[in-house]
Amino acid sequence: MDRLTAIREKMESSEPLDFEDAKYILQSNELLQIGEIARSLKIKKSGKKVYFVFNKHINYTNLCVSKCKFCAFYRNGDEPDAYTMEPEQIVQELSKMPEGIREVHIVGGLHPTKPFSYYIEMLKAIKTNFPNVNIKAFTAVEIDYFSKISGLGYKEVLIELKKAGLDSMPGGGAEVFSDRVRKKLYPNKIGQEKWLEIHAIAHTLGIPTNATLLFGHIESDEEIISHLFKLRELQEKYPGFLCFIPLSFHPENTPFEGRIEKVDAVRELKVLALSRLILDNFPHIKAYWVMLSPKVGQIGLHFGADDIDGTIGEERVTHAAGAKSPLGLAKESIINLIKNAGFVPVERDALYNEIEVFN
Ligand code: V47
Repeated sequence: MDRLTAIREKMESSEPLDFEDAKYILQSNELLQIGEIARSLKIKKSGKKVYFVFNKHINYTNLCVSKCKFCAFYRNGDEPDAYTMEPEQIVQELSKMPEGIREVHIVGGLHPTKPFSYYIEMLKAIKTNFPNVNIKAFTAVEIDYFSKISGLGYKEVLIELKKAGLDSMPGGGAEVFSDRVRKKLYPNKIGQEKWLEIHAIAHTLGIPTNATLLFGHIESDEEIISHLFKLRELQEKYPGFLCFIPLSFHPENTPFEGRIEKVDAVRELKVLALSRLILDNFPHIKAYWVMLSPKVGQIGLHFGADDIDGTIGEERVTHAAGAKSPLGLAKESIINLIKNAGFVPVERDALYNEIEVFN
């Protein structure tokens, strides 16, 4: 039996893939067969449905003390384009959105001087003005930083944020769970132990979260695979992950511009398919159109993804690093992308409750 047939049989009998299976997938050129196995698992989990959310991204500041080498978004504070949004400005920004917005996705830099109360006030202001909007905010990296600036433990920080209106957490800041890569690219940022610990605590407090992987820089295949297995293990012990999002590195405006080429679509699709197959205990896999482009994102739906994120409004992190995708997409465009790929668009809320099925 050839290796892919064996992998397919494992998938059909719900047997987990092992490290060597994963390596075979990443290094194989049998792209369509790999996609088909991942797609079969997607169909088993969510049928023909592909989810999207009417959402808006808010990046509240680009000041950041972490200064990660892969990031084109951060500023030190004295540049003309450095900015920080006050809670009232965020409320004003959200007021411009049409009716029906379900989720606000909030992440920002690690601000050098704002106190913990700034983040609490931000959540309260949004919740008071938009009680029906789910607040998906702050990565584990921010939670660790809030713990440092407030003197509170991770659990206490999360409890305070939840009381102020936090509903769920995005999956950013995971990068790749490798101490080797961390030392080189983001030495000032939390590593895998703390990232995983914070998500485990969030899950035990009833705060659902997402997870990401940043790939296409200096990581090895083995580091990608071990990242995925660590997430699978955490979900096994402390369930609460809703969705996994692989993020391909955009080198423009970073020290890697001209030295690292952005990964190609074949690699993006293989990582997407591999994620679906290894993370068989994750309900959803996202083909994040901002990173992939709407076109590759659409193809990603045939490689195991059952979610394409949302309208987004105005994304700044990837666009600072040269993303050529639009700043936002209209709901109709997202519906058409999904329909034209042969799937059924389902508008969801942040927790994957179905709002409307577009048959
Ligand atoms: O953590 C930073 C990545 C992430 C670059 O949870 C870069 O639903 C590519 O986590 N090239 C933030 N990537 C985005 C994120 C996210 C996005 C969409 C949905 C969700 C979700 C989460 O962006 C960072 C980092 O890994 N990033 N710089 C860059 N130059």
